[in-house]
Order: sequence, then C-alpha cells, then structure tokens
Amino acid sequence: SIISTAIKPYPLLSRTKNTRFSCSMKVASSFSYQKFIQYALDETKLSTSDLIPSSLQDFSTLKSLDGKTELKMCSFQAPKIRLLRSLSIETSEGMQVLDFAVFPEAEFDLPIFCANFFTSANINIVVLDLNPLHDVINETHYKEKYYKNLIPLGVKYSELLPWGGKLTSESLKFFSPIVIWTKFSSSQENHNILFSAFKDYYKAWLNLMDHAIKETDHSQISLNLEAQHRYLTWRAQKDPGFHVLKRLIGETHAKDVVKKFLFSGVNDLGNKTFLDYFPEYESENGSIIEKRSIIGKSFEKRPWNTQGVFIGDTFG
Ligand code: BLA
Repeated sequence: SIISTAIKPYPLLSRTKNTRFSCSMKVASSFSYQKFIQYALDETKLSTSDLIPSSLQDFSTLKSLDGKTELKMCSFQAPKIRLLRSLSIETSEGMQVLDFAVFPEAEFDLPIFCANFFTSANINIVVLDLNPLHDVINETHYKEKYYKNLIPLGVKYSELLPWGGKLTSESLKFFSPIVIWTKFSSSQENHNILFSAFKDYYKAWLNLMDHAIKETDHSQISLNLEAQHRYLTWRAQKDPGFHVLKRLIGETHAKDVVKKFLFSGVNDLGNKTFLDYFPEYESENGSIIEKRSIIGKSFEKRPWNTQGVFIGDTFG
C-alpha cells in the first residue's frame, strides 16, 4: 500500500501513531530498493501471521541536513523475530542505500539476515548474507545445521555476482559460506540479478525461521544472546555506512540511528563493551582505535569453495 509520512523538521525521530505494514513510499522504479523491502515484508507476513510494528516505529523518516534526502525506516517484530528493520536512502544525486536486517529472538540460533546495498552513480557495493550467529569456520555443527542445504544457492549467486575483492579481514568472521560480497556497475541486468538473489536468500532465511524450534536450554540461550550482542557491537562501532549517515544527518543523529535503530539491542542485550569483544582495537590510551581493521584488508578471492569449505588463510 502507498502511504504518506509527515516529514518533520529537526529534532527528529518523529512519532507516528499507526500500525502501518509498509514503509514503501513510492512506486518502485527499476533502481529503487523499495521493492526489495516490500517483497520482504510481504513474504514475512506469509510466514508469520503475527508480524507487528516494533516499538522502534518512533524512527520513521529523517530528513538530511541539506533537506534534500529522506531516510526511511521501518521496523517490526514477530514471535521468532526480535527485530526486523530497514533503512533506505535515495538521494537526488543517485545514491541509493538499503540496510535491511532481521535479528532472531535469543531462543533461536538462526542466522541474522543481512542485506547491505550501497549504490552511487556508478558503483554498487553489496553484502547479502545469512550472517552466522556462531562460528562457521572452525566448527562444523552450526555450519551444517543452517548452510549445508544452501551451498548450491550460494554457488549460483557467487557466479552471477563475483567476489568483490579484498575486504576488512575482521568482517569475514561475520559472514557465512554463502555470503554474496560483490561490487558491480549499475545496469538493469545487474540489478535484476541482485533482486532475485535478495528474494532467494530471504526465502531461504524465512524457511529456516519457519522450521526453527525454540531453545529451552538456558546456557544455549545465553550463548545466542551473547553472539548477537557481539555482532551488534561490531556493527554499531565499525559499520562502513556510518560515514555516509554522518554526512547526511550529522554525527549525533547518525549515532542515534546506529545504536537505537539499526543495531538496537547493542545497549541492552549484554553488558560487554566493544573492547571486551575486540580487545585488539584498544589504543595506548585505552580508547577504541578508529580504523575499521587492525589486520588490514584481505581475501582477494572468495575464501569458500563450491562445497562451502573455508579455504582462506587462517587469521585473527
Ligand atoms: C563498503 N560495506 C563496505 C564493505 C563491506 C561492507 C564489507 C567493504 C569495505 C570493508 O571491507 O569494510 C559491509 N561489513 C559490511 C557488512 C558487515 C561488515 C554488511 O562487517 C556485517 C558484518 N553500506 C551500507 C550502508 C551504507 C554503506 C547502509 O550498508 C551507507 C549508508 C556504505 N559501504 C558503504 C560505503 C562503502 C562500503 C560508502 C565503501 C567505503 C568504505 O569501504 O569505507
């Protein structure tokens, strides 16, 4: 459904009072990520009849400092879903961004659905994955549980959307054997492939969710919770999108969007700090080293083979 949202001036994070089930605001053009969001919401509703807006609905629309750009946000929850949220940005200069993620409740060790697409005039930077909650490089159990049947899907799309070259080595530990990490120039064909990859990966995630059984063992739930908190802590501190957000809405609002919306839970799902999880980022004076990577960029080629076996160098 087409909806309209009042765009309020600063201070923002305006409250909307309804229970809308869409955050798509205009008819999708071929280069818009709105249709991705709408697809995901429609499919989620088919899987779970009780998808409801989350309390983070306070975040709906933000306007950039220069008044030219809207940041659209929406968020939902469901019995197995702690948070499904989306941020999308379209600027008049042709920058388009989608950050769409789904975080399970701690009783489930489901992967985190992650679609991070950055499109500027020419280049597209894409991460699409079912980010593993637990180790998939050294431990086979979790990998087999969730990815064994998905390897052919990963192989299919890694051929269509080839490896994007070196990346921050630390990021790889958050990626699965089926991760799509790619860069490509904009074309209708490439965007069509990306849309079908998104649809197939999202359906795969929903299928995992449909079959997921609630964990009752408290120690296992704690492990899930800590793993999710660690993930949120990483992303809230080191997300490459932060600089774009800062430029658009200023540092204070960017931090709010990151900590209270995109990676909501970072302040309340656990007590550990970034440096507890990632001590290698501690500088001489005890602060967090700003750069994204300590190890440096690595993995020039896809470090997973077509059987889903990790073939990269050991690191970290
Ligand atoms: C670049 N985004 C990147 C890169 C990765 C990711 C791996 C390549 C640079 C690098 O290796 O760090 C994405 N990294 C991730 C993801 C995880 C991770 C998803 O660790 C999860 C664990 N990207 C966005 C959004 C914006 C964005 C919302 O998802 C903008 C608002 C921008 N990403 C963006 C830009 C670059 C980038 C501008 C290139 C510049 C750079 O590398 O810093």
